[in-house]
Amino acid sequence: MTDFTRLAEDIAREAGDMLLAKRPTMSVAPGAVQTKSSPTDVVTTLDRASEQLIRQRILAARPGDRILGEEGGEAPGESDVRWVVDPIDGTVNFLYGLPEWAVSIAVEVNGRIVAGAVNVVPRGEMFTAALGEGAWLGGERLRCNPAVPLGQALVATGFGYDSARRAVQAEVLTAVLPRVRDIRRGGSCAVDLCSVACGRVDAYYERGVNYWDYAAAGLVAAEAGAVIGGLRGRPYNSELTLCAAPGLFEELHDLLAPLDPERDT
Ligand code: LIP
Repeated sequence: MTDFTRLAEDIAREAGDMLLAKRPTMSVAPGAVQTKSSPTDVVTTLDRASEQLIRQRILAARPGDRILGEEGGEAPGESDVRWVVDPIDGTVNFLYGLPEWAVSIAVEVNGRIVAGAVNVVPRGEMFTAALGEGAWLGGERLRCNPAVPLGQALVATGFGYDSARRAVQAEVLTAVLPRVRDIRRGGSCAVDLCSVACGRVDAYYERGVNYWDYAAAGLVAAEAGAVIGGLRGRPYNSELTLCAAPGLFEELHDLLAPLDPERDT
């Protein structure tokens, strides 16, 4: 494990412990929940508290590094190192007491993600990865499932917060669902990508996820042998993030591409 991976893991663990300890009282407190991009896009007091703790710990260990966080945006700095933080990915699940949410921390050096930690707090699972060195769940080295034919693939996906975008996502889903084993909608991009990495699902696709949602877990999936990319040879991005074992990736891509899943109307 690299120093970056170890530090990301330590900080993700501390943030997760804080969230578990404070969750019962704070997340249900009046005024603890606000909305962002749409009435369904929630942010809790604890999203902000988690990000604040993570920022403090990063800067204490590595003053001068840059930090991009979901809630606080970009903090400038001179360093070649940037930390990419989602203090709670799967906030709606967190709010409802469902177990699919995570603290996600990635480390970029000169724009390339080199380390990541995804703490799936309610399950007590810590996924980590280091570029070129592998991905782990706890002490266990991860390999994604070998490719299965598309018709046998269990596919995770998710939906955005914007109503018009959701209508298109539903339309795309009606074409995908009859062609695969089944669909799962867990509610956290980071957890879904880690689920590809450890073989709990065969594939994942989603339109409109943010960089902090997939930065760390994308490295976990790639280091577990999955392909992660966008449409038509593009690198994975917020327009469409697609992830599966080689072979299945191409089959799912070729099903999705003609459906034009990057549109919003
Ligand atoms: C969530 C994503 C999820 C998506 C949700 C939401 P958040 O991020 O991880 O994949 O389907 O709509 O964007 O808002 O919990 O950080």
